[in-house]
Amino acid sequence: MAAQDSRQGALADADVDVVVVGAGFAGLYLLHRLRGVGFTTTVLESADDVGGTWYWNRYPGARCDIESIDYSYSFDPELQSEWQWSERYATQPEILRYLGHVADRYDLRRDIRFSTRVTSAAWDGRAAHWRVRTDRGDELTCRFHVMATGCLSLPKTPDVEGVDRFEGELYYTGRWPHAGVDFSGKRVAVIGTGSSGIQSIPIIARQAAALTVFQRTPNFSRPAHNGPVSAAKKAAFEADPAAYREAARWSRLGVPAAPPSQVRALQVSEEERLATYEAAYASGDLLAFSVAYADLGSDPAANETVCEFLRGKIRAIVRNPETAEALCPKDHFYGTKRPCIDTDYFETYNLPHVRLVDLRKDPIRTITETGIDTASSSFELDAIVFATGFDAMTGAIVAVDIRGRDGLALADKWAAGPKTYLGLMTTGFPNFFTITGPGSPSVLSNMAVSIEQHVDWVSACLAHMRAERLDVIEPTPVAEAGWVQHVNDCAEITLYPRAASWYMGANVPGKPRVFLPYVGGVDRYRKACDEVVARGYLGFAFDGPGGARCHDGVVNRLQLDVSMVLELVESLGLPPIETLPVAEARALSVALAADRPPGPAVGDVVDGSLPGAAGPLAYRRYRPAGPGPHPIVVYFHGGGWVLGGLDSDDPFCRDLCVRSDAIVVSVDYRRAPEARFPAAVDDGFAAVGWIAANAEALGGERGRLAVCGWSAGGNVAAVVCQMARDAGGPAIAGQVLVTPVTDWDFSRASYFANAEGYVLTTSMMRWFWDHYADSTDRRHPKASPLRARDLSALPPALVVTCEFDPLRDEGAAYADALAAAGVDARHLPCRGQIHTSLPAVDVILSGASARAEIGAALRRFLGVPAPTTDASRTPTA
Ligand code: N01
Repeated sequence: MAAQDSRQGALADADVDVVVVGAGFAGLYLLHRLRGVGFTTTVLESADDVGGTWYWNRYPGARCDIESIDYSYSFDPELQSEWQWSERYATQPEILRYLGHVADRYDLRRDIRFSTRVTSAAWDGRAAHWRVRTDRGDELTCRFHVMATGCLSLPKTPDVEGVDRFEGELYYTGRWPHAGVDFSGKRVAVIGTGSSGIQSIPIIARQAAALTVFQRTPNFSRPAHNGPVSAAKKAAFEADPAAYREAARWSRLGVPAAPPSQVRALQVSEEERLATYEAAYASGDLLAFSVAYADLGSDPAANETVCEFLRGKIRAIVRNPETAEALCPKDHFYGTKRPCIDTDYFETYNLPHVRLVDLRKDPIRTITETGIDTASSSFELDAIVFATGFDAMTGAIVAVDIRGRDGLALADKWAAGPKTYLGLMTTGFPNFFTITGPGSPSVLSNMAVSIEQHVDWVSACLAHMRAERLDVIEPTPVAEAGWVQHVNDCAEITLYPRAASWYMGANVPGKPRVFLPYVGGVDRYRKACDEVVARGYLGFAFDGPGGARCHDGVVNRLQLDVSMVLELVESLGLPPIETLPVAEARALSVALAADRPPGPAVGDVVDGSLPGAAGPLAYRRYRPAGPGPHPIVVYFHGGGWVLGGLDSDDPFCRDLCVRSDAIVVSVDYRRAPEARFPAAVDDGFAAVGWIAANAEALGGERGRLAVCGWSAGGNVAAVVCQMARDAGGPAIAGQVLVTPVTDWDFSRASYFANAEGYVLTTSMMRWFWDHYADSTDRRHPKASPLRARDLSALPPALVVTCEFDPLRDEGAAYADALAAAGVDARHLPCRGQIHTSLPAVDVILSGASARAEIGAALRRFLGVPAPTTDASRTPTA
């Protein structure tokens, strides 16, 4: 930790305050900004001029695919107004001119050492500075070392056999000759059909005598519709540039846009969906599909509708059906590998001198002196172009021998995948920053916006340290572990990890498969960075003459989808339930449930009636699709004994049915205040008795019955188990209590920590109890099962609790008490979840693993074999 460094040398010993590696978009702005706040800075750049990625990627057709107005700096209104982009998507030369203009305008070159490659950097803990060495033999010391090396700057080493033997011309899109290349009259091969291949292939085809494209994986692409900047775009920007930029900073992807849709793709008619896709296709906007429907990034079936739409476009353009089919991506979901926008890409395959070789069917055997041999053919070539991509996000960073505290090598620390706090810093490497590092939105966003945000954050941090007389900063292990977990959690609920993409490190042999960027969005990420600062640099340890200080902790502890739901709920501005008359509260909860996903399909669903404790009760029976007879789960819905019914928990019951492969019978027990304590539990007990006795009539198997309930329904399930034990039956094989009410006691910590802001509030819980039971009754074990004198001999239990739930601690207490009484009880705490997470099937996707565990527990209780496939996931396309 920072505090462990015993600094002896004077800080003035360092040659400069900051060394920045890289003079691209990030390095240039960082230099400008650091100068502005008074830090001496040297930028080291391996190229002989500024530009970074735009310096190196000079291949034909290279241009940006975020509109240039958006893909430019926003920090200086004058710079914005004096530079006019000539095209919607500027070419590489124009972008390079722009960066050159920025370098000149702010006189940046005088602090940049060109043609200088950093080879190593080592932290000297005693002097509290970094010692940086270069390939020109320079050695310079600095207090802060910043890698602004870009996410896609280290080209992948060609991994094609025989490449050294080729006697013709070899080119790499990421290292294109400055003089340009004339392919006229030549037989050319392009290997690779990612963004670089897709941009360059149509242009190379215009020159070459013959072009052969060697494609391993087809990619999704669609027309960019490039041209002059549209009048509408210009007007939107020029009306209020500051507001326009602010909207970009607080957008999901770093470009001002309407908020992402809340509508699910399969919720609308096919006609409406296709109209949306046609509009997205016609827009030429790279991000148009990403925001078209809420679930395209997470639901395989929804995403497949986009895939098929785009495949249809390819089939309509490419005349040769076999070539068209080979160009149709089928091994990954749309967006899970970086999609492209193009100019005449698919049309190029209609040219007579252009040929596609599908390497999946006809792999490259070797490159020879004169061309390429595949398994079935030989291609004589004059030139080969490698458009084979980059060692993304981490490659350029670990290519430098970076040693942190105690000589720890960054390459070793990241051997199993990068670990960072906010993508900005990494534990063990004090005063070392990465701009748009792994674990930040970076490549999933408009890079210009993300770069500016990181540069501003780092500059402000350094200024803060100077003001507070702090020399050393380093993230804590707790904060870093929390962020790494959050980044992984976020990716896990998307389709991204299913593709063999460079986002996953899958394009580089031997690279660990870890999702590298942060998928939570530019807006949420910026909020997290701001929150870290506002909370006294949460998760960072500082040291220096100003004292050692650390406010340790984890930012963004809620699951991503839970945050999104909470934001949505907040935006609705609903009245607190407990301020409403009961009828209105019920109507509101029904209305809120109207548009949610329906849950999985089951074999069949039948409504019926059974005798309760004081009259008939409705029930709903869900039967699995497979052949029976099945065991039975009796389910009790949530709603604080006041709200809820058969419909409220319908998706959850379907999910339980599929996951447990059991019949689920949901019981509509009487609700308060019409029927107060103990009506609900008496009905629950009567229902279980009747269902046990009528198992066969329900299509189930006699003697194999478990109970399950959520919230107040968990209370009913727990109490029913105690009543059945005391009454000598019916036999209950197990109980699953999901965030149950187990005790009337508002003094537990979770009632304070999670009192409000997480849907179920402490005051709502009081309102529920007030409607349900008198204060004397609340102590009764039939109301507060935790208070039962004897908890032994109860059915095996799974008790599920959620971290941000007022009921968390009483659930945990019940699990502990059951275990202490000798019951086979397991407690499943759910990290980052709220009270309502688990029944929110297909809404809170991060709850799926807990739902899977619930299904597994029910199967175990009921003796149902484990499923052969994960029921929660549709197979990958
Ligand atoms: O690289 P890529 P890129 N044999 O990794 C194939 C940004 N960018 O330079 O998918 C045969 O996407 C590889 O096949 P597979 C943008 O973020 C932006 O094109 O691994 N083929 C793939 O087809 C982009 O995503 C712009 O099976 C081999 C291709 O080579 C990122 O940079 C323009 C192979 C590599 O595609 C990288 O794009 C350009 C082998 N041995 C780039 N090895 C803009 O428009 C790899 N491939 C702003």
